[in-house]
Amino acid sequence: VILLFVAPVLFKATAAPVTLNPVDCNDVFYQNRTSPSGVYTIYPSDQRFGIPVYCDTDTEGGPWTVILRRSDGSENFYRPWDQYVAGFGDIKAEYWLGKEKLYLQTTKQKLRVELEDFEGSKTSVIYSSFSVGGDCEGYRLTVSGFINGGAGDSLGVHNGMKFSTFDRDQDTWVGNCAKSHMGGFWYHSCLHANPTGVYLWGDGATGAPAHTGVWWNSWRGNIYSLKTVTFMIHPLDDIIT
Ligand SMILES: [Ca+2]
Repeated sequence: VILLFVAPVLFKATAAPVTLNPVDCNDVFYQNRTSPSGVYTIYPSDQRFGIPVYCDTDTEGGPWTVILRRSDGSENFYRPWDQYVAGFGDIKAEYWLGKEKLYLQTTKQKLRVELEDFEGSKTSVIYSSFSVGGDCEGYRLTVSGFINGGAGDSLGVHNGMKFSTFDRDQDTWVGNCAKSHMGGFWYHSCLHANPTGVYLWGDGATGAPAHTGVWWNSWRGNIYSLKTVTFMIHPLDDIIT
Protein backbone atom coordinates (compact mmCIF):
# COMPACT_ATOMS: atom_id res chain seq x y z
CA VAL A 1 0.00 0.00 0.00
CA ILE A 2 2.81 2.40 0.87
CA LEU A 3 4.54 1.83 -2.45
CA LEU A 4 1.38 2.69 -4.32
CA PHE A 5 1.47 6.13 -2.76
CA VAL A 6 5.20 6.71 -2.81
CA ALA A 7 6.06 5.45 -6.27
CA PRO A 8 4.12 8.07 -8.27
CA VAL A 9 5.52 10.85 -6.11
CA LEU A 10 9.10 9.70 -6.69
CA PHE A 11 8.49 9.32 -10.39
CA LYS A 12 7.02 12.80 -10.64
CA ALA A 13 9.81 14.34 -8.58
CA THR A 14 12.53 12.94 -10.80
CA ALA A 15 10.72 13.37 -14.12
CA ALA A 16 9.44 16.93 -13.83
CA PRO A 17 11.73 19.82 -14.75
CA VAL A 18 12.60 22.16 -11.90
CA THR A 19 10.55 25.36 -12.24
CA LEU A 20 9.56 28.05 -9.79
CA ASN A 21 5.88 28.58 -9.15
CA PRO A 22 4.75 31.37 -11.49
CA VAL A 23 3.30 34.38 -9.65
CA ASP A 24 1.45 35.56 -12.74
CA CYS A 25 1.02 34.92 -16.46
CA ASN A 26 4.21 36.80 -17.20
CA ASP A 27 6.12 34.13 -15.27
CA VAL A 28 4.23 31.40 -17.10
CA PHE A 29 5.37 32.89 -20.39
CA TYR A 30 8.92 33.48 -19.16
CA GLN A 31 9.22 29.78 -18.33
CA ASN A 32 7.85 28.74 -21.72
CA ARG A 33 7.61 31.37 -24.43
CA THR A 34 5.44 29.16 -26.60
CA SER A 35 2.65 29.10 -23.97
CA PRO A 36 -0.66 29.66 -25.75
CA SER A 37 -3.52 31.68 -24.26
CA GLY A 38 -5.47 29.56 -21.81
CA VAL A 39 -5.91 28.49 -18.19
CA TYR A 40 -2.78 28.23 -16.02
CA THR A 41 -2.07 27.88 -12.31
CA ILE A 42 -0.36 30.86 -10.67
CA TYR A 43 0.91 31.44 -7.13
CA PRO A 44 0.46 35.12 -6.23
CA SER A 45 3.00 36.26 -3.63
CA ASP A 46 4.38 32.72 -3.60
CA GLN A 47 1.28 31.24 -2.05
CA ARG A 48 1.69 27.56 -1.37
CA PHE A 49 -1.49 26.64 -3.18
CA GLY A 50 -1.97 27.79 -6.73
CA ILE A 51 -5.06 29.32 -8.27
CA PRO A 52 -6.31 28.91 -11.82
CA VAL A 53 -6.28 31.98 -14.01
CA TYR A 54 -6.65 32.81 -17.69
CA CYS A 55 -3.44 33.96 -19.36
CA ASP A 56 -3.72 35.99 -22.56
CA THR A 57 -0.48 35.64 -24.50
CA ASP A 58 -1.92 36.98 -27.76
CA THR A 59 -2.97 40.55 -26.99
CA GLU A 60 -0.37 43.24 -27.65
CA GLY A 61 1.76 44.24 -24.67
CA GLY A 62 1.25 40.97 -22.80
CA PRO A 63 1.27 38.34 -21.63
CA TRP A 64 -1.69 39.46 -19.55
CA THR A 65 -3.26 37.97 -16.42
CA VAL A 66 -7.05 38.27 -16.75
CA ILE A 67 -8.58 39.53 -13.49
CA LEU A 68 -12.16 40.15 -14.70
CA ARG A 69 -14.06 38.93 -17.71
CA ARG A 70 -17.63 39.45 -18.90
CA SER A 71 -18.50 37.64 -22.08
CA ASP A 72 -21.86 35.88 -22.15
CA GLY A 73 -23.95 36.56 -19.05
CA SER A 74 -23.32 33.09 -17.64
CA GLU A 75 -22.23 34.31 -14.23
CA ASN A 76 -24.05 36.33 -11.57
CA PHE A 77 -21.84 39.25 -10.42
CA TYR A 78 -24.29 40.65 -7.86
CA ARG A 79 -22.54 38.95 -4.98
CA PRO A 80 -21.59 39.65 -1.35
CA TRP A 81 -18.30 40.96 -0.03
CA ASP A 82 -16.72 37.62 0.89
CA GLN A 83 -17.12 36.30 -2.65
CA TYR A 84 -15.48 39.39 -4.14
CA VAL A 85 -12.57 38.86 -1.75
CA ALA A 86 -12.12 35.20 -2.67
CA GLY A 87 -13.04 35.38 -6.35
CA PHE A 88 -15.70 33.48 -8.30
CA GLY A 89 -16.83 32.27 -11.69
CA ASP A 90 -15.57 30.06 -14.50
CA ILE A 91 -11.98 30.78 -15.55
CA LYS A 92 -12.79 29.83 -19.15
CA ALA A 93 -15.79 32.16 -19.31
CA GLU A 94 -16.88 34.89 -16.86
CA TYR A 95 -14.97 35.41 -13.62
CA TRP A 96 -13.56 37.74 -11.01
CA LEU A 97 -10.09 36.78 -9.79
CA GLY A 98 -10.63 38.11 -6.27
CA LYS A 99 -9.49 41.17 -4.35
CA GLU A 100 -7.15 39.25 -2.07
CA LYS A 101 -5.29 37.83 -5.07
CA LEU A 102 -5.03 41.29 -6.59
CA TYR A 103 -3.56 42.57 -3.34
CA LEU A 104 -1.03 39.73 -3.38
CA GLN A 105 0.34 40.86 -6.75
CA THR A 106 3.32 42.54 -5.13
CA THR A 107 5.01 43.93 -8.22
CA LYS A 108 3.76 47.08 -9.92
CA GLN A 109 1.21 46.33 -12.61
CA LYS A 110 -0.36 48.04 -15.58
CA LEU A 111 -4.00 47.45 -16.42
CA ARG A 112 -5.52 46.89 -19.85
CA VAL A 113 -9.27 47.10 -20.33
CA GLU A 114 -10.72 45.55 -23.49
CA LEU A 115 -14.30 46.34 -24.54
CA GLU A 116 -16.58 44.99 -27.25
CA ASP A 117 -20.15 45.81 -28.21
CA PHE A 118 -22.79 43.64 -29.89
CA GLU A 119 -22.20 45.36 -33.24
CA GLY A 120 -18.66 43.97 -33.45
CA SER A 121 -16.73 47.11 -32.48
CA LYS A 122 -13.79 46.69 -30.15
CA THR A 123 -11.70 49.19 -28.23
CA SER A 124 -9.32 49.34 -25.30
CA VAL A 125 -7.56 51.52 -22.74
CA ILE A 126 -4.41 51.09 -20.68
CA TYR A 127 -3.57 52.45 -17.22
CA SER A 128 0.17 52.37 -16.73
CA SER A 129 -0.13 51.93 -12.96
CA PHE A 130 -2.65 49.72 -11.15
CA SER A 131 -2.71 48.27 -7.65
CA VAL A 132 -5.20 47.15 -5.02
CA GLY A 133 -4.65 47.61 -1.29
CA GLY A 134 -5.24 44.99 1.37
CA ASP A 135 -8.20 44.13 3.55
CA CYS A 136 -7.22 46.65 6.24
CA GLU A 137 -7.61 49.52 3.80
CA GLY A 138 -10.78 48.25 2.17
CA TYR A 139 -9.03 46.94 -0.97
CA ARG A 140 -8.51 50.51 -2.14
CA LEU A 141 -7.90 51.06 -5.86
CA THR A 142 -4.84 52.98 -7.03
CA VAL A 143 -4.93 53.61 -10.77
CA SER A 144 -3.22 56.22 -12.95
CA GLY A 145 -1.40 56.72 -16.23
CA PHE A 146 -4.35 56.75 -18.63
CA ILE A 147 -3.34 55.82 -22.20
CA ASN A 148 -6.29 56.03 -24.55
CA GLY A 149 -6.81 53.18 -26.98
CA GLY A 150 -10.21 54.56 -27.98
CA ALA A 151 -12.36 53.65 -24.97
CA GLY A 152 -11.73 56.87 -23.04
CA ASP A 153 -11.04 57.26 -19.34
CA SER A 154 -13.90 55.92 -17.23
CA LEU A 155 -11.78 54.43 -14.46
CA GLY A 156 -9.42 57.26 -13.46
CA VAL A 157 -12.13 58.96 -11.40
CA HIS A 158 -12.35 55.77 -9.31
CA ASN A 159 -8.75 56.19 -8.16
CA GLY A 160 -8.44 56.09 -4.38
CA MET A 161 -11.84 54.49 -3.80
CA LYS A 162 -12.43 51.52 -1.51
CA PHE A 163 -14.27 48.46 -2.78
CA SER A 164 -18.00 48.17 -2.09
CA THR A 165 -20.60 45.42 -2.34
CA PHE A 166 -24.29 45.45 -1.41
CA ASP A 167 -23.39 44.14 2.04
CA ARG A 168 -20.39 46.42 2.62
CA ASP A 169 -20.89 50.05 1.67
CA GLN A 170 -17.55 51.88 1.47
CA ASP A 171 -18.54 54.30 -1.30
CA THR A 172 -18.65 58.08 -0.91
CA TRP A 173 -22.40 58.36 -1.58
CA VAL A 174 -25.07 58.67 1.10
CA GLY A 175 -26.83 55.71 -0.54
CA ASN A 176 -25.53 52.25 -1.51
CA CYS A 177 -23.96 52.28 -4.99
CA ALA A 178 -23.62 48.50 -5.19
CA LYS A 179 -27.36 48.09 -4.63
CA SER A 180 -28.24 50.85 -7.08
CA HIS A 181 -26.01 49.49 -9.85
CA MET A 182 -26.12 45.80 -8.94
CA GLY A 183 -22.43 44.96 -8.89
CA GLY A 184 -19.30 45.17 -6.77
CA PHE A 185 -16.74 47.84 -7.56
CA TRP A 186 -14.57 50.74 -6.42
CA TYR A 187 -17.59 53.06 -6.46
CA HIS A 188 -17.32 56.74 -5.62
CA SER A 189 -20.72 58.46 -5.76
CA CYS A 190 -21.22 56.33 -7.73
CA LEU A 191 -19.52 55.38 -10.99
CA HIS A 192 -18.26 56.04 -14.50
CA ALA A 193 -18.00 52.34 -15.37
CA ASN A 194 -19.99 49.27 -14.31
CA PRO A 195 -18.00 46.22 -15.46
CA THR A 196 -19.60 44.00 -12.80
CA GLY A 197 -23.16 45.08 -13.58
CA VAL A 198 -25.99 42.93 -14.89
CA TYR A 199 -25.48 41.37 -18.33
CA LEU A 200 -28.21 43.14 -20.31
CA TRP A 201 -27.42 42.29 -23.94
CA GLY A 202 -26.86 45.72 -25.50
CA ASP A 203 -29.53 48.40 -25.54
CA GLY A 204 -32.52 46.06 -25.68
CA ALA A 205 -35.60 46.92 -23.66
CA THR A 206 -34.94 44.52 -20.80
CA GLY A 207 -36.87 46.55 -18.27
CA ALA A 208 -33.92 46.46 -15.88
CA PRO A 209 -33.40 49.45 -13.54
CA ALA A 210 -31.42 52.32 -15.08
CA HIS A 211 -27.63 52.07 -15.26
CA THR A 212 -27.45 48.51 -13.96
CA GLY A 213 -25.92 47.08 -17.16
CA VAL A 214 -22.30 46.35 -18.06
CA TRP A 215 -21.12 49.73 -19.28
CA TRP A 216 -18.16 52.04 -19.81
CA ASN A 217 -19.42 55.61 -19.90
CA SER A 218 -16.76 57.18 -22.12
CA TRP A 219 -17.28 54.65 -24.90
CA ARG A 220 -20.93 53.57 -25.27
CA GLY A 221 -22.47 55.58 -22.44
CA ASN A 222 -24.17 54.38 -19.27
CA ILE A 223 -27.20 52.68 -20.83
CA TYR A 224 -25.72 50.36 -23.45
CA SER A 225 -24.68 47.02 -21.89
CA LEU A 226 -21.48 45.73 -23.51
CA LYS A 227 -20.92 42.27 -24.94
CA THR A 228 -17.38 41.76 -23.62
CA VAL A 229 -15.36 43.44 -20.90
CA THR A 230 -11.90 42.18 -19.92
CA PHE A 231 -9.63 43.61 -17.23
CA MET A 232 -6.09 42.25 -17.36
CA ILE A 233 -2.77 43.09 -15.76
CA HIS A 234 0.90 42.90 -16.71
CA PRO A 235 4.01 43.73 -14.66
CA LEU A 236 5.23 47.28 -15.15
CA ASP A 237 8.86 46.23 -15.03
CA ASP A 238 8.74 43.51 -17.63
CA ILE A 239 11.86 41.38 -17.68
CA ILE A 240 10.84 39.73 -20.95
CA THR A 241 12.25 41.37 -24.05
CA1 LIG B 1 -22.70 54.87 0.76
